Amino acid sequence: MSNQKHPSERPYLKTHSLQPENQETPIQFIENNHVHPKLFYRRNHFLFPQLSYSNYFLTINGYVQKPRVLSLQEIYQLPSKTIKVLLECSGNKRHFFKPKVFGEQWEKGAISQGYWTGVPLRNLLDKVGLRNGAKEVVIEGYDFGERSDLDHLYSFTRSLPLEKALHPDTLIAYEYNNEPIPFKHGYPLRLIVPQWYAMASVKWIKQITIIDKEFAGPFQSIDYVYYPNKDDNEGARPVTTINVNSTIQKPLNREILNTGKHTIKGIAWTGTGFVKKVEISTDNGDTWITANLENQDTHGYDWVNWSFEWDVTKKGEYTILSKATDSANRTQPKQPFWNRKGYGYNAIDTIHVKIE
Ligand SMILES: Nc1nc2c(c(=O)[nH]1)N[C@H]1C(S)=C(S)[C@@H](COP(=O)(O)O)O[C@H]1N2
Ligand SMILES: [Mo]
Repeated sequence: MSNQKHPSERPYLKTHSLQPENQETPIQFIENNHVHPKLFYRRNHFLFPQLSYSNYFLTINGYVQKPRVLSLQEIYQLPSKTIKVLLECSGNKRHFFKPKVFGEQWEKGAISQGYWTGVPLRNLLDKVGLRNGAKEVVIEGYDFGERSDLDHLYSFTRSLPLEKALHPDTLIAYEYNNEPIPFKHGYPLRLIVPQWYAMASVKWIKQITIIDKEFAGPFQSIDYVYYPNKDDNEGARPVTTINVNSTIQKPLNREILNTGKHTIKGIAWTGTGFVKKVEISTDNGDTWITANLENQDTHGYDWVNWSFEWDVTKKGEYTILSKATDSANRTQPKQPFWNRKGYGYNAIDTIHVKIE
């Protein structure tokens, strides 16, 4: 196990803020495909909630036939499933937008993945019975606080349309990598929504409410909306599905290397289907070579590892690019789709190295 190393030989999270806690994964150093909780990025809107586990119950109410209150024991006894799912913050790579945007300046590490175990949300919804006309499922988190733009206190609450809520892989999860979910990642219960950016995966679930209209809480009507223009809200649309994307892990940006053989490696992922192809360029996009995909046999909820053996004989400065294409034929653009709040960055990944 690579985790047995002395702490000084292990990477750390990269801290953006502590109250609330926002730290990113040192993604260049992640070799394991189920990230250890110590290195899993942390993204919080508020201080961590205070929960009393001795009387923790999950309430499911609203537009249903029979509201229910379930204990953790009851939930643990239901049939469960385990799936490998990546979570990517929709603000991942925000730092790279030009012109720059406001918000957490995430670089390439607001992404992590591992094995999540839980009960499909649809099985819990079956227990309460949806009423005709049910439209959305609202998931409320225990954490709450003030926002700079509104006067009330708000909890972190978001909804899913019925179709996504009823998808058999949308889970009410209680384990991560076969252990109870760590507190900072949502213990005791967290929603896991594969293929959507991670704002949908609400931590510390307090209550689930079925409604017959569209939910309009600020974490979905103000934040997590693509605003294409700087000065008005025209063309606004919600942030949902993860864009096709890739990140070069090795070499490091601005690394100095010798002539000879070097492995270029990284990860690629998508929210639609699976990653079909990753192409690498070592000449700033003049020519492209197909990289080796190491674990493509996934159903596409996690990243693929890719690599390419580069034999470089000529000294000089090189711009290395990686470009992923998915099974829906979406491919990474040269320029990202600029939007005011800086979500969904997925331009072709770029690093620069010098060969001496
Ligand atoms: N209750 C609650 N759930 C939440 C959040 C939050 O602040 N509170 N942040 C969301 C966002 S924006 C992201 S990117 C992920 C981060 O999950 P992590 O901290 O486990 O990495 O959780 C999502 N779920
Ligand atoms: Mo996020």
